[in-house]
Amino acid sequence: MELHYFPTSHWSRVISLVIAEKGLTPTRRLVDIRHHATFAPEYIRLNPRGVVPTLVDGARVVWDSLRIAEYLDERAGPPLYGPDPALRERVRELEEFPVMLFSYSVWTKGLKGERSADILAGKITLAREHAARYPALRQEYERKASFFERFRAEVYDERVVADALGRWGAYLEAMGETVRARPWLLGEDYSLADCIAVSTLYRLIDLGLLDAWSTTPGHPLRAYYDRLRARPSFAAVFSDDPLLATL
Ligand SMILES: N[C@@H](CCC(=O)N[C@@H](CS)C(=O)NCC(=O)O)C(=O)O
Repeated sequence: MELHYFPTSHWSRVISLVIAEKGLTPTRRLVDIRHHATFAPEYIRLNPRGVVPTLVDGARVVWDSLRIAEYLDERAGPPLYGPDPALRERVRELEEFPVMLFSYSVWTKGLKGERSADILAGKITLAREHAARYPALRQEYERKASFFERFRAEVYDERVVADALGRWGAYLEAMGETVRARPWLLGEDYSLADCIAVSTLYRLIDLGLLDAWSTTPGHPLRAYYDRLRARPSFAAVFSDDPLLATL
């Protein structure tokens, strides 16, 4: 089994957490987002959306993190993404959490690396160039260019970002109440929802957003995050992922 991913990308981390929780040891293949590796024609042929992660298992290629989680659930325990409607609903909500919007709204200000300011413009230009250069993949590249054009407009619209921060800040507060009286989002069983939540919370802390809870001892969300951090999967993904050392 091969996992094609970038170790600090949000959805890659989600699937890396699933893999660590299941004790799987796939071969790790770096898709270097920093150098636009998701735009390479050979990668688009593997994953037509040109995003990470992608799982390759023999002749099977699985993309989209939720489908990867389902695929892994069928092969190795413990189950993390069962049919429980409450779990499905929570995962759907967390999938909508605009992690990318919040990330780029900070990165484009140049606060996290010197290439950040024009990073989205570069992706749009590259997608358009590749659409012309690789006619067989034109549709895929056009889709990527259109996606990043829409997304870039949102990232630079302070009102969109502020509205999202308000709405999703409130969502996190409510999530804190959910985990006040139980260990994990769905109750006693750790699930895919917790994998998505920990990667989301980690990113928000890294971005310096929503400090209110992350620095408040005893806040229910802080306590939940501390429980997530205590699981071996946290270190496996956020500090000990072998590809981190190659960046
Ligand atoms: N729905 C997709 C989302 C994956 C996604 O958006 N991945 C981002 C990184 S977290 C990516 O690969 N972006 C590619 C790029 O920026 O070119 C999934 O669940 O796998």
